[in-house]
Amino acid sequence: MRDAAPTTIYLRDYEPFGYVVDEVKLTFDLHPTATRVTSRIAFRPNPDAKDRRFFLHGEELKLIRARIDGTEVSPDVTDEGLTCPAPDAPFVWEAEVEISPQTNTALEGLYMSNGMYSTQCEAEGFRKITYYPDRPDVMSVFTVEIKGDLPVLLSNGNPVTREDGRAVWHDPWPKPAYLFALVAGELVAHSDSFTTISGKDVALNLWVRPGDEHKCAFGMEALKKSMKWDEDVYGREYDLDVFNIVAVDDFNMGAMENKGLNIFNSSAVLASPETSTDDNFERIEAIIAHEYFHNWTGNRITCRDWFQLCLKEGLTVFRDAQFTSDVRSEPVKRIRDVIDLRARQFPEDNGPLSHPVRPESFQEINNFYTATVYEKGAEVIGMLKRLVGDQAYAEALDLYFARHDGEACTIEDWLKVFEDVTDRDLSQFKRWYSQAGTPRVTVSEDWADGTYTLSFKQTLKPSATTPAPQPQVIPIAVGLLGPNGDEVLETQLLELTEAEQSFSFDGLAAKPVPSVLRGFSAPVILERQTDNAERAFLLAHDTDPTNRWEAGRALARDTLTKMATEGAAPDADYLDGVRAVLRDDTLDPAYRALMLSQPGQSDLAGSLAEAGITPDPMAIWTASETLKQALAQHVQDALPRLYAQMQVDAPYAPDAEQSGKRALGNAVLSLLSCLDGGEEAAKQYANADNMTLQLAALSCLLSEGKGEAELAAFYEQWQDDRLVIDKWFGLQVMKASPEKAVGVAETLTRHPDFNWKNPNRFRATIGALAMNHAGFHASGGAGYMLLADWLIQLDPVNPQTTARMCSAFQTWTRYDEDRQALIRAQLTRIAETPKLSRDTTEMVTRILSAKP
Ligand code: B3K
Ligand code: ZN
Repeated sequence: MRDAAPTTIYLRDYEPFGYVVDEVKLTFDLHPTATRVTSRIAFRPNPDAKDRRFFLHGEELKLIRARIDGTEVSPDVTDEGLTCPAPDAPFVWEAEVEISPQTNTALEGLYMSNGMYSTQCEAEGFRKITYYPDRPDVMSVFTVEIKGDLPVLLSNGNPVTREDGRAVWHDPWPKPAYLFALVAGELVAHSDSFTTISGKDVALNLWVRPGDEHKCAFGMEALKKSMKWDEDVYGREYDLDVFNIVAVDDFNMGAMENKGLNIFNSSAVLASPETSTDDNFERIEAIIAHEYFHNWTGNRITCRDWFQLCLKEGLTVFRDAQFTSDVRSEPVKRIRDVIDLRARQFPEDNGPLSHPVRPESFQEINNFYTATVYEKGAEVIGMLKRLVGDQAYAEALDLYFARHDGEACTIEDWLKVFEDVTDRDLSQFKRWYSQAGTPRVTVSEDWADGTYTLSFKQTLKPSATTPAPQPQVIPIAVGLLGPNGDEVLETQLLELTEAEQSFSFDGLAAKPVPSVLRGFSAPVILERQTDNAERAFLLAHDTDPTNRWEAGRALARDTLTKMATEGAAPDADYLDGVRAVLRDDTLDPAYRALMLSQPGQSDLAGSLAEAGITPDPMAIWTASETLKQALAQHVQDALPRLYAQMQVDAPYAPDAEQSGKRALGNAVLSLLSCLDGGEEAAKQYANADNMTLQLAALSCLLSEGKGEAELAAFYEQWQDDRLVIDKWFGLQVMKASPEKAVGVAETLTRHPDFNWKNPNRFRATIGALAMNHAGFHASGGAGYMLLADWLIQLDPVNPQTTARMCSAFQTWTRYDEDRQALIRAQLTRIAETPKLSRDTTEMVTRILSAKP
């Protein structure tokens, strides 16, 4: 257990390490409770460093012996590492330590999962393996010898030797320790190969537990597609003889980009039509691409320090989004990203966990793998690309790779390549990296003598990390529509740089309707005085798919707000608009499915709070249900035909076309269920031959308060498939009515399959409760109590997963005083738990700092 005394680390304190590491040799003698790790590390004084103190990180290690140049030394050892007098000349450090993978439940460092050895080192897990300068700016070449009585022994780089009970790996590319990986176990490979653009053959393996072989084909295809795409689009070629991916059941996140040996949560790589939904397939494809793309953006060019995390994560998320747009549908991907940003990043940016894309301080870096660093970080790159144009973006990226290959870089280095290529001064743009919070852009318009003027005002709420916000560069893509719906001005990019700024358009015959922030060109909250008639007009005519969808969203938000706060009836403009879209067979089914989806209840609570209205979760839930029912009735004529039209005859394929049809078919089924009480859904359930149809049907039944028999049958059918059973846990909690959700979750925690130490199962049950907005916030606070109980129980076992899940409480000050008091009491109870981890302590302290 770590000492919870909080130490804050600051970006401004960065100092290079006193030594350069020329070479690392590691030997692992594997044993579940007593693995021996021997290290032999060649150090030399770093000419760029002032501080020559020889400090090596190390946690939870039993030091057996240490030598410098062959002579035994007695370092000064603390809980965090060791210091030792060291020569002011090149020397060799050798150490032998003992660690216990079996008892490592935190899933950081070397640990065991279902009998196999696995590692997770990012961000600071390598220090739980051996003593080392565990910081990303220390890069070195690693040779790893693994001894163990297991058939598969893997590490980074290329294989050198493989004999009974022993394997040696060599990674020629200098890397920081966070990219180190080791896997050992009884695994089987799904193998393939890829020939790179310059003709080099790369052996590809996806390693899984016996029994999972049939779930590998899709992931392998996704990998090959990613390798090809990165060559074609970014000119990036793979650089080792092998690329290994391993699926692990116990993993704190989605996946990890270790050099040449990516380790994946099995949920993020294993897929089959019977067990995975179309959404699962798409997510897996994106994660495989993401981790693969890190090979250049992250591994070949890494981060100087953890404050620069967005340098690799924002860029790699941006690249994986480009990939998904290319291989699937660009508008659908963009809209999904906007939905996700509003659901996860906006609440973070505007609450107590708010931090800049490049934070300036932290206590536990694992708490900063956030939607802000990742998703807003990607948005910032999207804005930069829009501002400089595609050509300059491509040139800047070529320069970035050429100039910084093999280096550990900063955001300054990143922006400099753009400045050098474009001659633009990006100092104002850089505020996107240093100012926290979501800018609010208010638009007003003026029409006089054939001139149309749009005036913009940008504001950013001061926050703890950004007390005095300055105007940012905000790219706003705008188009104008004439009264008959024709586009009179094609998309133009306006660059907002001042707090207030106007742009005029001449030569127009009539006052146009503006389509502002096309393609969601900046991660901002846009405000404009408008009415539902105009929103309906844009929903019918906008040529920009994102804004067309946005017009429907705005109508939905408006009607839900009025329904939840004033008891209004569903708005006719919304109902008619959606009906028109639904009937428009020229529109992509996937796009129409998105049009049918409502804003999330938590998002709505957020917008109400922003508007100064205290959200009532139950009223929001009722409004959502009522609107769905009203919509079902309003479009009922169209439903049977559309449902039939969306049935796929061809053999199952998780491609964009088929999954779009299934998405719309299932959205229609959910409306039909409101009308027929689930009759059609029960049929779909009975006939389903893939998980997308089966799960959607079950979900519709549960929404109708039915499906008990199907739920039991589902369990019977899938009880041996842990990933499907995660769905079974999650769906019941998410679909439970507000009164029942906590009870359902609580009952499931007593199910024999509730293995709370497995992060996937924990998230599927406890995490799902926080996603059931009205259920979690049901009055009385039982949801808050259940979550807090489990966070307190999990913290000593797995601080990372615990800390991450604390964010369920981040929006607490939005709600009424009773709920605030109940949540505060639970947060305080967590905070006061003896020996609480550093991870969770930091999270609850920050969340509690919010001012109601
Ligand atoms: N880089 C890893 C995330 C590591 C998280 C450490 N707490 C996966 C990714 O972003 O690709
Ligand atoms: Zn990443």
